[in-house]
This record gives sequence, structure tokens and C-alpha cells, in this order.
Amino acid sequence: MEYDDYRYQTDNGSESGQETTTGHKPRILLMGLQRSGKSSIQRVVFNKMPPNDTLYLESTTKIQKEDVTRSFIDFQVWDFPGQINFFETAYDSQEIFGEVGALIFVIDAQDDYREAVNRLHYTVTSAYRVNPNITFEVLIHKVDGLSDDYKIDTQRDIQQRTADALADAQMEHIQLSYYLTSIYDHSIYEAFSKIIQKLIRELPTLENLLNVLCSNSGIDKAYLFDTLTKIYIATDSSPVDMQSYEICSDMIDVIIDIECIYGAQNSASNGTTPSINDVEEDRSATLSSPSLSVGNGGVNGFGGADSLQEQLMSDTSVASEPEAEASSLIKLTNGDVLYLREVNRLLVLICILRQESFEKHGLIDYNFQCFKEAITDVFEFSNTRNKLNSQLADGNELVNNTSE
Ligand SMILES: Nc1nc2c(ncn2[C@@H]2O[C@H](COP(=O)(O)OP(=O)(O)O)[C@@H](O)[C@H]2O)c(=O)[nH]1
Ligand SMILES: [Mg+2]
Repeated sequence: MEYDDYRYQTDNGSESGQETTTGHKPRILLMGLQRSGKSSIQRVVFNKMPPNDTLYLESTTKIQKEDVTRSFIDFQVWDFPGQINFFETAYDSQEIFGEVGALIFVIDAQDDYREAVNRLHYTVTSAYRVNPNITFEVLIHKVDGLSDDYKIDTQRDIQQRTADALADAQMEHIQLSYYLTSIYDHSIYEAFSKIIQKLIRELPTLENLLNVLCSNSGIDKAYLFDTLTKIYIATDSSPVDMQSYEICSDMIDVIIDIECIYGAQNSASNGTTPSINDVEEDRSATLSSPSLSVGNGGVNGFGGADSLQEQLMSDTSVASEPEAEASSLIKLTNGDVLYLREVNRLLVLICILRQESFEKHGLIDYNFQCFKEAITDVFEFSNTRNKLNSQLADGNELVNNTSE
């Protein structure tokens, strides 16, 4: 399958009638040795490519830029060819690294990683010299084949080698964050959630709103998800455990699948835009433990979802149009309830709460409405500010094409 099948908005076109790429969005760079998995990560997370299809990806020969414009997520992803050194004088490193938000360095953990660690050191120190504001993120990737012990050892070893090398170069003040990831499970989404949250300026406001919502409604945990990428862009300040994130992320797949099977046709024949529509479920009989098994890494679920996905993908101007928002309820036999509410076409809120707390569900719905209005306000505010910023930056005339 071709890459083009998956992309929804790219740097070289306004296929969906959206604005074309602006050169001044925060950038996320994907760097690392060849075959470490950079292109696969980009396709799986942002273009919904099924993980197995990445086996057929061709090697990247020039920087692939992609615009990701989805409500609070608004940046460019640059996928680098591993074989080229962009710090050489032939390239304008100021132009490449000057405006970067995050530099993600991918290391293949199934391979001998010594060379990758050397390259990581070189990349981090060189990029830091150009722009000390970059956040450096290291993905110890392809850990699907590895035992838990081996994962931990590998991470410790890579961290140690990198820290030693930075200390030798007297650059130990550079901060790096490490993640164990694989495209075959939730770990890559969880890592991207954390990486991207660092770039969302509204994060403190969103967290605050979620905290208020949780404490006033008896909710134990709430995640605000970007529906398409399944990246959670904010959560309340109670600790995140992987299991609760996974089950919420699986719930999105379930709802989208059900919508695709039972919902999309109706809405198409009504001539209205399909959305995740009022799917009410009571699955208490079928779910014996708080873990759903919906697809591998949650990605298979999108197989038949093309039309809905495309619509979701092409619509980025959502916050303004009022429409009936979807909701869904899943009761688990351990006494927990998963409650999903659509904030707008790009965002869903998923709450985990005790069944007893859900009895006051009028209160929760009322609080949700307040939450939704607040989110819409924050979004509109930041949208206006971004537009102003980009007009200012356009005035300063920025060069956009750095791929050669
Ligand atoms: N087992 C495993 N293989 C992966 C993973 N991510 C990518 N790959 C494989 O690694 C190979 C190289 O991937 P590619 O994205 O082309 O690497 P790039 O050169 O860094 O862009 C492909 O065959 C992918 O299927 C992963 O998480 N686990
Ligand atoms: Mg590549």
C-alpha cells in the first residue's frame, strides 16, 4: 500500500481545502540510524498505517514533512533519512534545527545499538549548539521482541553510555527523556502523548479543567484524547497507569468500529456528517476484566473505517460547528465504568469512575457541558493567537523548503 493512501494533509498540498503548511509551526524531528523505525512510527501514529504494512516501507531519501493540524495538536513532523548528516556545512542547520520543538531520536533495540548511541550523542550535541531550546526524546524502539528484563537492561545501558559521553563532552546539562516503544502495542502512542504534551502550550489550563471536572463529578481518571491519533493531549493530575490508558484507547477503537458498522450509513443517507453517534453499550456481561482485546495495538480496528477516518482527517475546523455529540458507556465487571463523551469531532473525553459515582450521572453530564464550553473557549482563544502569530511570522518571510 502506498503512503499516499494514508496521509491526510501534507506539506505540499491543500488536498482537503485546508491552509497549506506554514513554516513556523513547532517541528517534531524524527532522527536516528537507517531502518531504526522512524518512517514506520510516523505512518502508524499519524497516518493510521497498520503496523504490519510498515514492512514494505521504502527507505527515506529526503526529509518527509507532514503537517499535523488537529485542534490543540498543531505542528509539523519531519521524517529524516538516516544516512545523511544534516550538520554538515552543505546544509543550513540553523534553518533545520532553529525552530524545532522536539527532536526524537529512534534507536533499534533489537540491533547492536553502539553505533546508534554514538550517533545520538553527535546529534544531540550538534543540535543543542544550534538551538538549546529543543527537547530531546529518545525512543528505545522495537522492544516488542524483548523480555522485560532485557528491556530494562537495554534502557539502563543506553542511558549510562549517553550520560557518560555527555559528561566527557562537558554537556551533561542536556536533558534527555527515554521511552521504550513498539509500533505493535500502545507504547508508541503513550510515548507520543508525553512528547506532544510538552509542546501544547494550553496544557496547564487543560489539566486544570480536567482536575476540576474529576473532583466535582466523582471521576477517578479522565483523559482528553485526540480521536484520530489516540494521543491523549491531557489528563488530570492523578497518576497515569498504562492499563487505564490502554483501555481508554481501546474504547475509541470500539466506538469507531461500531459507528462504522452501524452508524455511518444512516448519517450518510441523512446527508449529515458522520460522527461517533450515540452508541450506548452495556457490555458488563461480556467483559470479565478491565482489559479489552480490540485489535493489535488498537490499529486493526480501523480496517473498515476508511470513509469515517477520511472525514475525520479532513475536518480540522471543528470546534465551531455545533452538533449532537456522541457518548458511550461501558460497564466493567470490576465495578468500574468507562464513560466517553465527544467534545468535538477531534476530541473525546474518556472518564473512568466507580459505578456508584455514575449514579449521579446528571451531575456528570452537567459538569461535562461546562467542561466542553471551557475547552471550546480555550481552543478558540489559542486559534486566534496562532493565526496572529503566523501572520506576524509570514510578515517576516520564512523560507520553507529545507529538504535539499
Ligand atoms: N519489530 C518491530 N519492527 C519495527 C518496529 N518499527 C518499525 N519496524 C520495522 O523496521 C523496519 C524499518 O523501518 P523504517 O520505518 O523504514 O525505518 P527508518 O529507516 O528509520 O525510516 C521496517 O521493516 C519496520 O517494519 C517495531 O516497533 N517493532
Ligand atoms: Mg525512513
